[in-house]
Amino acid sequence: AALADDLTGAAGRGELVVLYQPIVDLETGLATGYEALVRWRHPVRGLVPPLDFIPVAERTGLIYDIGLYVLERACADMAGVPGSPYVSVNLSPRQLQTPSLVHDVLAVVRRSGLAAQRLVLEVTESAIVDEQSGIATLHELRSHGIRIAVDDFGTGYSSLHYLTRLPVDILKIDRSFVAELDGTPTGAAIAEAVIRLAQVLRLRTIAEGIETTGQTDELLALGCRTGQGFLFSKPRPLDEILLSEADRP
Ligand code: G
Ligand code: G
Ligand code: MN
Ligand code: NA
Repeated sequence: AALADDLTGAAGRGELVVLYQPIVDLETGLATGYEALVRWRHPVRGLVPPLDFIPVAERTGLIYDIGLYVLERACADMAGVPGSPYVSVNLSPRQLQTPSLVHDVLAVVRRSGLAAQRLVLEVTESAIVDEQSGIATLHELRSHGIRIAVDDFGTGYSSLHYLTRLPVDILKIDRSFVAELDGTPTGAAIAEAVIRLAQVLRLRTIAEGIETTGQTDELLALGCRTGQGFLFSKPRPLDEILLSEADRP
């Protein structure tokens, strides 16, 4: 069967799994929040990575319900976690363009018992910029206390002037720039420019794809205090993460 046919009802059959990657304070290494990342446990194909099925879900429109399912799991999972960490959930362009989004997101958040202030929604620059209604939607979500992060920042739309008017709270520095941090001066220059820009606009920055302590040190020196990456943890089931954090001295 085609992937798209199998994807219909995958959530209802319990085949979608939500993993979490810690977002840590780079000075202490302690988690302040978690990014929710979906996986599809297909009965025959095995574990299907999001890059193989999110584009299909986006094309067919299935992404709307899948996205709400991931949000529901993420909010319910995080509601009971001690220390009140936030959870960061990816939102696809198609979701942002659907008029019922705000209503449906708020209903899911209320049902879960998670405070709206503990939810971050990640959108890409192009998803915001391509569709005028996207901006209004983000304003409305923020008016309810939900924070907005720009995912993969620096890889998309490039008008910095435009950015200054976007209703966002956090810039996520794309991992391609972090990867160049302990290599070329150019890579460091881009990361530094994003961090300076965020400071001026009073936005938080989160560095993605941190794999070395050298990158961590460089980010701290540049003024970025928060990040995620394989150096700290790959995406894992929440119960596994909480057990290993409980083991910490
Ligand atoms: O977890 P991984 O690195 O394989 O994720 C690959 C891509 O899939 C990333 O760009 C990530 O943003 C996207 N992705 C993961 N989970 C979700 C989700 O729940 N919704 C959407 N829209 N994208 C997701
Ligand atoms: O586009 P988005 O930022 O949502 O994508 C997150 C993706 O990045 C996930 O697929 C996740 O598995 C992956 N990822 C997380 N940490 C690292 C890392 O340290 N290195 C690399 N190469 N990928 C990472
Ligand atoms: Mn993301
Ligand atoms: Na990203």
